[in-house]
Amino acid sequence: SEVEQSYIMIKPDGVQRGLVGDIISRFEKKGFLLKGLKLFQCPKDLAQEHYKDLKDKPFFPKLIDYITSGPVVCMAWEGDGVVASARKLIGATNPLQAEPGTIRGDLAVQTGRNVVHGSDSPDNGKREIGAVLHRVTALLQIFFVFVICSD
Ligand code: DAT
Ligand code: MG
Repeated sequence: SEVEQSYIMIKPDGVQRGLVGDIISRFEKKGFLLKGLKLFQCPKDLAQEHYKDLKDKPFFPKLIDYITSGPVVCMAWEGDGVVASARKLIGATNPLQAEPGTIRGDLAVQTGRNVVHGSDSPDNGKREIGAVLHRVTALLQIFFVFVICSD
């Protein structure tokens, strides 16, 4: 059977505040396996696709503006039970309700600036990782066409 993977994304505020090392370190120390990592400027349509379940929420436009406001760190982490365990390491959506010792509990105060995303199911983990990989590959293809055509 396939090994479980979670899509973990450090949001623009986490990158800007210099929290990338701290966040990655928590997953490394826990013992999960880092299978992929990419610094990525998320295009608007991919952000909308990523958060499509929330598209009717009043905060949706602000959420999309925020997630596309700067580079994010996209990662695939692997291991048995990684999806649920990563959610525990990350903590509650509202950082004021997140337990101390969790990423959001230690490093954030606002729901709209909660520094990190983690998949909520193994199926969504696969889908979210696939969406980013597909986008990065498409960009590479465009780049190579450009290189070939520019002689
Ligand atoms: P999580 O990121 O914990 O999986 P979610 O999937 O319910 O939470 O929501 C995705 C993101 O949307 C969340 O990390 C921050 C934003 N968000 C959720 N609820 C919000 C609210 N009430 N006000 C502002 N932003 C919110
Ligand atoms: Mg979610």
